[in-house]
Amino acid sequence: MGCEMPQKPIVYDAPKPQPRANDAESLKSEILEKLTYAVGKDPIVARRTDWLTATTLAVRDRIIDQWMESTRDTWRNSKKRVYYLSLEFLIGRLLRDAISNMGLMDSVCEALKSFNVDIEELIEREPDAALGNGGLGRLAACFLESMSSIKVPAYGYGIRYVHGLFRQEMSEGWQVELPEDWLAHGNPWEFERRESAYEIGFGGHVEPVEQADGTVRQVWHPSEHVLAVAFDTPIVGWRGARVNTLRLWSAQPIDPILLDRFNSGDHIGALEESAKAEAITRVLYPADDSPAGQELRLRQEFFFSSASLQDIVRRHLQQYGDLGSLPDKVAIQLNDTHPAISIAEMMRILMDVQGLEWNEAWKLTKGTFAYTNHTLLPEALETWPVALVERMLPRQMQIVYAINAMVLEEAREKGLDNGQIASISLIDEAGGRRLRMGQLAFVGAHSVNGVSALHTELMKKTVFAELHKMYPERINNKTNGVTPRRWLLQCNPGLTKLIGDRIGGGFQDDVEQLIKLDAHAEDVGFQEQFAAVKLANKEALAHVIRERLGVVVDPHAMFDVQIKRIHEYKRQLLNIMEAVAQYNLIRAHPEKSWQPRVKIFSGKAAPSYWNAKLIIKLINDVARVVNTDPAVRGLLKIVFLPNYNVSLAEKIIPAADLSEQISTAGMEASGTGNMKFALNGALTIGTLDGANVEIRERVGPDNIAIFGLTADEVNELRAQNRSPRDVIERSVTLNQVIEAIAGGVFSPDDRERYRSLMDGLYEHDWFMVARDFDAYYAAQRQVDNYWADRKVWNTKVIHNTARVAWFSSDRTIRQYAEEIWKAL
Ligand code: NBG
Repeated sequence: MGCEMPQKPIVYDAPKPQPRANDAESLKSEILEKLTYAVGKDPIVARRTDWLTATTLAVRDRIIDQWMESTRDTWRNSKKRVYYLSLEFLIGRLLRDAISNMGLMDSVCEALKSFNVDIEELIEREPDAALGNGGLGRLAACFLESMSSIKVPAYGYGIRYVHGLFRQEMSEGWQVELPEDWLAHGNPWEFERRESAYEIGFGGHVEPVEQADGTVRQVWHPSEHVLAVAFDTPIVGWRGARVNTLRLWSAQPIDPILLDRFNSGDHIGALEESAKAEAITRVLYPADDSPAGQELRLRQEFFFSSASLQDIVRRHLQQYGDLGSLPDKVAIQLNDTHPAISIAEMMRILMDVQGLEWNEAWKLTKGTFAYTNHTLLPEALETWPVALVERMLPRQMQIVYAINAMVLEEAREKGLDNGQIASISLIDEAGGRRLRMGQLAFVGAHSVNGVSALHTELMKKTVFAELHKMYPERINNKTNGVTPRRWLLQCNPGLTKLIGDRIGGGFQDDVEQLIKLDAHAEDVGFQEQFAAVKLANKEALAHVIRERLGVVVDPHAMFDVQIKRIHEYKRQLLNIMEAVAQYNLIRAHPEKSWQPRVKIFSGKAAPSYWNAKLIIKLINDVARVVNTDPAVRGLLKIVFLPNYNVSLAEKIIPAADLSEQISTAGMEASGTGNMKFALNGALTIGTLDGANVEIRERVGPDNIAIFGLTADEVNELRAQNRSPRDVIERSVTLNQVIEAIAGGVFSPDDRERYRSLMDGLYEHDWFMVARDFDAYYAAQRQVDNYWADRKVWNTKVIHNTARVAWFSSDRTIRQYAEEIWKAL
């Protein structure tokens, strides 16, 4: 016998390199080394992107030291691992985040200065990784950072899209979508793990095979295979507390080229398989809050689910050698229903591959999985045609049927009637049979959570009403949060410094200490400093607006901001209609004293969402007229900043005075922008929707401007199915606005352009734009009154910053870790 290798790697005893030093001198020599030996450039000819790569690599080395430490700790102490499965991670730029969390800002800055390189310029050059659409993807990114910061051993699992969310440009005020290319210059953050590749099957058939012990196992013979290859990015927490891994899967063909076809002269056909495999991870679906009903989307979902589960099970077996401990050592969180097919795939792996019995497999699956719901919009709840799933994933569909039979049986035993049973069934029988992913995720998980208190209550009353009755313990709430590192410390250094000078730097480690600011809210000296920081941020934004749009805005005017995906339920239309009302009045009454405002909009519309694109055009049309009308005397300016992304948000949010959170009540599950604005000292104007409700509870009703119908009232009105014509006719202001827009005042080149948009308000007004208009208009005038008295205003916004620390994603993650994952 030769020398026997140990079964498990002895991870914690292995040798380690000397950790890197953090002083400017060491960084200077290392950046130079990276530039020379890793990038292969002489500093004499190096371009800014070369310096960016070199700096990233030098910073990355320091993160890796901590990464290895974190991984060893998890192995050594047999800690529970949390896996966050998400089709989206909207991480944005990483360099500032990494430098700041590692405490390297001063030394990197100094090191670069010695090469005559400006750190800010490098940071601005990093591509913005937009592997997500909106709030759901950004939440996943905040969660990853918080999991590292509060030391939860975690992996984010997702897809390494070659093209993230499209780049938005404007062509005569219309949105145009262009491909995004974040990987064009390579990605120095990631490590390709060719050894961590898994085969993913599609199609084919299932065959029962008798085992030696007489039992029968189902064997899936897929007709098609692709490889899932892992790319790892280290995610560092605050002060380097822990480094977790974001593992993104890339699809590759098993055979890169079919040589016989190539040799027979079919040069393109030889690459067909390759193209088909790579197509899976080529683009992010640009739909937000609506299902992408494409076969490719389902392939993406299964692809990343299967790869992640194979990886999880492999790692677990490697460490523990036994699957019985899965729920004790593994927690899998499904971010929305996109990875919900994981429930069936886990069952398949446990039974068909690992040989477990159904009951045991079901117990382990349920004990391991938890599901977060992010929307109640009926049109956004994912369903797939049963025929498609049967064809693409025949074995998983068999398992879904078996799960369904089991659940329906239980429902019958509990005495549910046929209507109730139809509502919990995993198969929607009405209008073509479809598999409901929400129901699948619900029954396969031990925890189902909403993302704000209101949303969670609505979940219990609407989509999951019957399932909730059957499993009353399962639904729980975890109100969203945002990381205060990126959304205060990094994006608003001026405010961070001011707060530190006033209450000490402790809030950086314990954000709840922000409450100490409350005592200074009425201190006029502090108010002036607070306002001065805001003004400086507004000047910086004014500069961006001027550069990008050629529009000059006055930093002393109120910056009134709505930035988010463009969607009818988010009601950018209501906002721009209020602007038109103001425009009319400023012209009609030049003698009155108007509070100057700059209305700032930014956001992308799903490419196939016509009304959303029309609303963008309307904003631009109104902006053109208002901004050039001398009668307005600059009292109102409107700007639409193209290509909204994380980096742009980081510039806009610190400069906002007023935060628009005006969705139709009951429709915005939570919102997270609302939290970022309040943290940075903006006043919220909003409806009682999503997390706005809880923001009001925290900041106090005097420090927020709430208006409009409640979710219950919206519900009642919709049930009545009446036209809001009477409402419109009663409101002189609203009438004038609608007439102006519908009549073509803002679209002289096409007077009919907005006719149907305005007709929609008379017909059904599903989003309650007409019905909420007067209340919104009045709330805006109340906001003007606050603004007119600077002391009043400053007191309110300081209270906002002081009182919203609870919306830190550290708090949210602590709650997930304690109450769902049992991982702290
Ligand atoms: C979005 C909701 C937001 C919420 C984020 C994060 C989807 C499906 N949902 O209100 O619309 O803040 O999720 O939870 O994108």
